[in-house]
Amino acid sequence: MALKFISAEEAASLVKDNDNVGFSGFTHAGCPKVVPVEIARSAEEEHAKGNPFKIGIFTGASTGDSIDGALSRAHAVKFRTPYQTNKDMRAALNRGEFDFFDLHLSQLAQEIRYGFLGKINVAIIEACDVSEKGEIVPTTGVGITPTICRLADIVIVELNKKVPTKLRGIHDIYELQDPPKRREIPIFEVQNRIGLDYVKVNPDKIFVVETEKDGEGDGFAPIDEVTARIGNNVADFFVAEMKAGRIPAHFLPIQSGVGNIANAVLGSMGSNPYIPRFEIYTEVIQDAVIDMMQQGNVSFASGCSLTVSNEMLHKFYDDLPFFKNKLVLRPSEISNNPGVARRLGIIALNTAIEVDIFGSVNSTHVNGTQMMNGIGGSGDFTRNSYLSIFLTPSTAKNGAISCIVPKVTHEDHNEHSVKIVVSEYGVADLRGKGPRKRAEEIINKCAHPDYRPLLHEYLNLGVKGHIPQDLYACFAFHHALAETGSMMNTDFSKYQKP
Ligand code: 0RQ
Repeated sequence: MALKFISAEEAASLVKDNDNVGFSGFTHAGCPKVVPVEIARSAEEEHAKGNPFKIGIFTGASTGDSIDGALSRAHAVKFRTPYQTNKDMRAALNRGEFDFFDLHLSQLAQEIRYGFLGKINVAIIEACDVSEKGEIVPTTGVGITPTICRLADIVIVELNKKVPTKLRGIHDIYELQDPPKRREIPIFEVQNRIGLDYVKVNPDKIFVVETEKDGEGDGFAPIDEVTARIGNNVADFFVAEMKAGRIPAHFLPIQSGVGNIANAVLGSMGSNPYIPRFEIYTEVIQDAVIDMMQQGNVSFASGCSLTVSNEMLHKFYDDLPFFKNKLVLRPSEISNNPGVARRLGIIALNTAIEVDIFGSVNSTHVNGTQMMNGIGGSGDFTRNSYLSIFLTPSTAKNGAISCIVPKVTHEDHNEHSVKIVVSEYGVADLRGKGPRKRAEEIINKCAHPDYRPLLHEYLNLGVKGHIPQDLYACFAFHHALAETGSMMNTDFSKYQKP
């Protein structure tokens, strides 16, 4: 049967008010860029006529501006899951304009299949190739594509001519069976391939929109002194762990989170002569990994997306034969699978907003109220890794905020899962330590020296019990920030117990 080619406007008209729409991709990588903008435009037209028009948005992770930005600016969002990084969407969700469901990324596909989140009406998928047999080849991000393609009534394919069709072969598409039929995932080594290099869809429900769009990725900020020191501390820690025999000589697969710090840490690992070539089993493959593959520091990378700058993407396309047997892109329920993470013995590196002196981590909410991005994949890996490491600068906002606090204002990862904390000042090793020893370790190794006396003062307020947490004073740092603009003005004497 011949494929049905339609315009972006016609495709947008297939999406109705109140629909749940699943989008391909993971971060900006692999996301549709034309049809969502048309949906936003038609939502604005409907709103101008006084008609309602809002959709539920389901994606692998965050998206490019064409989805989260365009649709939130058009007030066309009724529900969003599982993660976002867009400033307009963040502002809208913090205003309470729509419901945001912050979920571990590995779980979304199965929660959709289980029926926990309602029906997916339409799937919109960016592809570099699509055949009359219904074989869709995704572009640079996979996310929840196999599941939404199977479950949606309509599959709109954005066929992006900017992405070479010879990308086919880089994906490993595998969807899990649901309990009680689920079997083990046969990935025993990072490079194992277990599925197809395309997504199979009933061709009757496919509509194709031809596009020609560049990626929506920004470059990375230049590495500053703090970030470079965090990177070097991590690399030195790894070398010491290898010497102590706790990381094997051939190393273990690395997961690294998003952002500049994660990118800089990988760079420091690559330039450290004592760290051998290593593999990556992660969700987001960033620019540093591509460089390190070319330099021979990374032997293989498994991820869910190629979240790189456009410049790096062109470098990658130009050298596809080199990368094709060194890189695989999988659905998020496989790239982030907790069972596989534990089996492979992953070393997880993620960034915190704040860490408390007992080792709990807030990755998501500033002051416990304002959503930043979401938990993303950090929990998938942190709880199940061989070594879970959190990175943070010691302070934020020019020192007004200490990222090491008495108690986190929102808890995403607790002290039972967090093993190592690294700031630009040093490495706190929490393994095998009780609460008081953890607190001393984090204060002395990671806190900014200006904040150490205040943190020691808190620890010595005289609370008895296993965890010396003072329930009156535990948010004194945050109160001082709200009242005076700086946590440095914390005054514990205000919190005398009755
Ligand atoms: O604000 O941009 O206004 O300057 O937070 O902080 O230091 O630039 O760090 O970009 O790596 O983001 C946790 C948000 C860190 C991210 C988080 C302010 C700071 C700055 C950003 P400005 P940095 P990053 C894989 C794994 C959860 C998901 C995850 C994240 C801004 O890493 O979303 O790990 N993680 N996924 O000034 C107030 C504090 C602050 C603070 C920093 N204590 N209070 N503001 N900031 N600390 C990815 C996926 O899952 C796809």
